[in-house]
Amino acid sequence: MKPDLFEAPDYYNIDDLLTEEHKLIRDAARAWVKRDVSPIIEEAAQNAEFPKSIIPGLAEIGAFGPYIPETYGGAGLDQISYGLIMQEIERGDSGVRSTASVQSSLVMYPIWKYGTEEQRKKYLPKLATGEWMGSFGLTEPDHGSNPGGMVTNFKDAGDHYLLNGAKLWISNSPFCDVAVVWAKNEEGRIHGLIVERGMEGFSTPETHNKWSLRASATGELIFQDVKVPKENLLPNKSGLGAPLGCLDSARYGIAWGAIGAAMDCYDTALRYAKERIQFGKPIGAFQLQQKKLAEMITEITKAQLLALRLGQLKNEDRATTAQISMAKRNNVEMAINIAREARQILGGMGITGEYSIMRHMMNLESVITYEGTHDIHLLITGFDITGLNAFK
Ligand code: TGC
Ligand code: FAD
Repeated sequence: MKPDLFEAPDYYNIDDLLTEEHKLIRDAARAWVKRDVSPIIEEAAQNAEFPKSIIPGLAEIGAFGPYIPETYGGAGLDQISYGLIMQEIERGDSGVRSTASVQSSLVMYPIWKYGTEEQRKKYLPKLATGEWMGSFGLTEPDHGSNPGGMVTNFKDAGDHYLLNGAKLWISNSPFCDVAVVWAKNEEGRIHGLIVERGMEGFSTPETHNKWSLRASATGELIFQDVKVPKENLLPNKSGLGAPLGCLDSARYGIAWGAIGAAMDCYDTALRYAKERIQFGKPIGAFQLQQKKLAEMITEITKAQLLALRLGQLKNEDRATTAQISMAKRNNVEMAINIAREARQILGGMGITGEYSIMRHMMNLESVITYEGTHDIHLLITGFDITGLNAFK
C-alpha cells in the first residue's frame, strides 16, 4: 500500500468550533492511525484478519469508552471527542471503528447504564484497557431489522439462568471475552445478560467469506443451555428500549466515523487527480473530475456540520433517536457515494489495494446495513415527522 499522506479537509474552518482539547484528542488519534493502522490494514483486510496488535493502541487513544467516567477506566470525554475519535479511526478502516464502537457503545455503555455497581467495577476497567474484548448480541438469523421478534430466551433455574438461542452477524464474536446478549425471559420481556467465554454451552463460530469489513471479525453467538449466574443480568433497564438505547450511542459514533472514510477517499482522489496526467494535463484539470471533487467536499462539509451539531445536542443530552438516525443515514450514504466516485477518479488503480478507496467502499456496504439499515433510518425519520408508523 502507498504511504499514508492523508491531509484532513476542513473547508469551512470547522476546527474553529472545536476546543483545544478536542483538537488534541483528534490529532492524537489521527497520528496513531497514520503510524499504527495505515501500514498494516490493507494486509489485514486482504487476509480477512482482525489485527489484534492494535488493541492496546485503541485503548491508549481513548477509543474504548471515550465518554465512560474515569472512575471506571473510561476516558471521561465529551460526545464531540468521542465522535472525533471515531472519525479518525474510520479514516483508517471501518472495521477497526466497528471494534471500538462495539466495545464502547454496545458493551461498556449498557454495563455502565443498566448494570450494577459490582458489574461496572468488574467489567469496565478491563474493557477500557482492552484486556477484555466485548461483543453485542441483538441480531438473530430470523430477526435483523425487527429485533423485538427475537427467540433467544432464558429461564429461571434456581441459582442461575439457563440461556438458549443464537445470534448472527456479531462483530468481535470470534475473540470476545464477554458478550452482552439480549434475550427474552419466560414472560417474553427482553433483558441484557453478560455471558463470559468459557461458560459451558457458549460458542462463537466465525463467519467467513465476507467481501466487506474484512479486517473485522464477525461471527455467531450460540447458547445451548448456558448457565448464566443471576448476578450477570443487567437489572436497571429491560424491554426493547434497552438495546435500542445502546444503538443510539453507536449510531451517533458511526455518523462521525463515516466522515473519516469519506475524507480519506476524497483526499486520495484529490491528490491523484492533481498528479495523474492524461491528454497532456492533470486529470484534475478536466471539468468532469472537478465536478466530482467539488461535490465531494461540499457533501463532506455538510456532514461535518451535521455531526458537530448533533454532538452539541448529545453533550446537552438533547439529541433524539430520530436526529441520530438522520445523521447516521445521511453521513453513511454520503461516504459510500464519495467512495464510489473517488474510485472512478483513480481509474484502474482504484480497484487495487495500493489505495484505500476500494476497501472503504466495500466496508461501507456493511456500515449502511448494520446499526439499522438505510431504509430503517428513513422510516424512523418518516415516523418522527408524520407520527405514522410505516414499520409494520
Ligand atoms: P418500538 O415499538 O418502536 O419500540 C420498542 C420500545 O423501544 C423504545 N425505543 C427506544 N428506546 C431507546 N432508544 C431508542 N432508539 C428507541 N427506539 C425505540 C420505544 O419507545 C419502545 O419503548 P416501550 O417502553 O414503549 O416498550 O419498536 P419496533 O419493534 O417497532 O422497532 C422499531 C425499529 C424498527 C426502529 C427498531 O427495531 C430498530 O431500530 N431496528 C433496527 C435494528 C438494529 O439497528 N439492529 C442493530 C444491531 S447491532 C449492530 O448492528 C452492531 S454493528 C457493529 C458496529 O456498530 O460497528
Ligand atoms: P433484514 O432485516 O432482513 O432486512 C433486509 C432488507 O429488508 C433491508 O434492505 C431492510 O432495509 C429491509 N426491511 C426490513 N424491514 C423493513 C420494513 N419494515 N420496511 C421496509 N424495508 C424493510 N448485529 C448485532 O446484534 N451485533 C453486531 O455486532 C452486529 N455486527 C454486524 C456486522 C456486520 C458486518 C453486519 C453485516 C451486520 C452486523 N449486525 C450486528 C447485524 C445488523 O445489525 C443487521 O444485519 C441489520 O440490522 C439488518 O438486519 P438483516 O441483515 O437481518 O436484514
